[in-house]
Amino acid sequence: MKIKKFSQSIFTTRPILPPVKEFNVKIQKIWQSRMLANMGSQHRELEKKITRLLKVPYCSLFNNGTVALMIAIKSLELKGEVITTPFTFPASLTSLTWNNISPVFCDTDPNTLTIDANKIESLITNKTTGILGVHVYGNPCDVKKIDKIAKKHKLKIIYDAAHAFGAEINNVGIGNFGDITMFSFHATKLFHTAEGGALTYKDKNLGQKLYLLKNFGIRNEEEVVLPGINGKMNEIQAALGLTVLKLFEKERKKRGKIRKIYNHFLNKTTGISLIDYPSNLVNSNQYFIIRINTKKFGISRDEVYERFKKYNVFARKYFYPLCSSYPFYKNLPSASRNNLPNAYKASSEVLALPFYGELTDHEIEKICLILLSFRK
Ligand code: T4K
Repeated sequence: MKIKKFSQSIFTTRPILPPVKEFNVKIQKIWQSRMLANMGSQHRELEKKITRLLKVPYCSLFNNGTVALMIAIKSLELKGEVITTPFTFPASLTSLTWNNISPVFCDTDPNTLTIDANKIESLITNKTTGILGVHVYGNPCDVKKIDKIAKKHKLKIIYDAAHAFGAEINNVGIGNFGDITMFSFHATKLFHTAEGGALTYKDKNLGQKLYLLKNFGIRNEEEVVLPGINGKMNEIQAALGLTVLKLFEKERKKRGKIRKIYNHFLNKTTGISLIDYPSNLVNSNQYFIIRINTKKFGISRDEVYERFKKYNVFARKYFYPLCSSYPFYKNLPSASRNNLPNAYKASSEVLALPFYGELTDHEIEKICLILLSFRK
């Protein structure tokens, strides 16, 4: 049977949007107050609500996740080398480079695709000051093992939880692990503020430093005490966040249902494997990822990606190419392909399928049937 292409483009993700009327009410308040930036009432309210939702002691909002990560690294005074994963979005790595830190690439775990905690220790040198792990697709890094290593070698830990908003391990918010955790609120994220981000942390003393770093280092009108930058989330972003937050849990549930439908159609398909999430995890439901084994499925991930386009389905290769292969990192000794076999394999196999609450059961079934029709 010939499957018809979708009449409209189906993207990997679509942002949830509140009713525009609801947003307008907030905007009117902002207009009345004339406070558009510099941590006004919308900002403070969102910060409070996110702290509660993420079940963390402290949270600080930022204009985007990348600046938040750059400031996290700066606040912990990391330098020299930081051990990290090549299997991530460029921002995880470039925020180190912007802090004059040399990344040391560690291979990934073959199942979770997060940094392989068993391979970290062998990469530690006298220049190492920290570990930067990424909870890829909301799958947590091995936080216990990483914590042990960091304590033993007196290293700081930063987690990039851009994909893990609302994730919990054994009912503990994922933002409680490590020294600082970064969340992204970009439009492509389940919870978003169009652009935005946050840092969560346990050490109260960090709060003032983060505040200064994101506000030009200005302590008061007469004192600038450190070389800060501008990392502040504005009132319009925060107002959008407050309205999106009301829809967050409903959207996450819808995506949970979509995940089940995908699993039902795909989990026994030769050549396709799904990401395993631990049973003690509350899933952020940020992405739905498949891995395609060319030999077993009959065609490669890249061919699947191209052929999907003919049906108006625009999947994404998150994350290809590996960060370690970028021209400005590829000559680092740790970037050698031989050191990163699992990361290279994952990067050639993964594909993010359309995953957002508005997709109907019928559309998901059709995406699966299109995919299965590619088999050889
Ligand atoms: N760390 C990690 C692990 C990350 O994944 C990211 C960001 C960061 C750090 C940095 O955080 P931020 O500084 O961004 O807060 C997207 C996002 O731009 C990026 O935020 C995200 N990760 C990454 C995984 O995905 P692209 O280049 O794939 O985005 P784009 O514009 O192609 O969008 C993907 C699809 O989403 C489009 O096909 C259509 C849909 N879309 C997109 C936008 C922007 C919409 O429907 N509406 C929209 O407004 O990077």
